[in-house]
Amino acid sequence: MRIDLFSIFPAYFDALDLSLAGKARDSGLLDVRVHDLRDWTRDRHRTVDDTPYGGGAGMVMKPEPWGEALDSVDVGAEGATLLVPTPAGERFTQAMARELAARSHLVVACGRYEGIDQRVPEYYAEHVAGRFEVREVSVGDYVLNGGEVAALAICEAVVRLVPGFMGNAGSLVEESHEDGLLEAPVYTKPASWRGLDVPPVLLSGDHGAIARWRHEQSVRRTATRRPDLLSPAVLTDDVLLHRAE
Ligand code: 6GU
Repeated sequence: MRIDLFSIFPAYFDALDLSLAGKARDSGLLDVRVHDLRDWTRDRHRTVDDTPYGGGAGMVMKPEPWGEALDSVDVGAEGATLLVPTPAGERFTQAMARELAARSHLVVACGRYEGIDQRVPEYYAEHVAGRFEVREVSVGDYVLNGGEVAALAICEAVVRLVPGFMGNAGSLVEESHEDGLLEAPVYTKPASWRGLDVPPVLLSGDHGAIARWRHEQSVRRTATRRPDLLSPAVLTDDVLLHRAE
């Protein structure tokens, strides 16, 4: 997989060398290229922003440097997916991460300030047909100062799903969000620590009982922390029925 990241703060992406992605880059599975958006400015001050039409607080990223930067990406015949991190985007989820992990080329345009002139995503979505699939994505309901931290989260979530990347495929399916539920609590040695004992079922060797316990813990935890994730069917079957037992 190739990933091109565009930002006015390319140093944010030094962190990719440390995370899981560092290993995939070394192995040749991942080709990450980080670009400074200011390299595509033409004025002495390397200007990337201007005041918003219609008024309002803050600055907006000018379209011209973005156009020149994105035009410079060789997307080949296959095309690429252009990700634009923005708090106004569709929600980035594990399902989207799985979808993106199947792509061969991602391009991420990280905006700062109040965002990028809307004609940039519009142009690449509608006026250069076939070159880019454009997705404006948000990583959650809170506001960051720019797209860089969101892009790091998106890259890490996607790259670990690329076939051949993770050593242990089993650990991928047992995780929070992969089955729509939060993961059950986990424990390791010692069996007793500061008077707190590991739940005895985990020491029982009864794999069926352990699987049932973990599923029940997942459902309970999800009902408590993320009730929005539970369908009425799961709530009825697992929580209401088992709690009545
Ligand atoms: Cl993708 N960008 C910014 N600036 N803030 C966010 C976000 C993205 N997702 C949630 N908040």
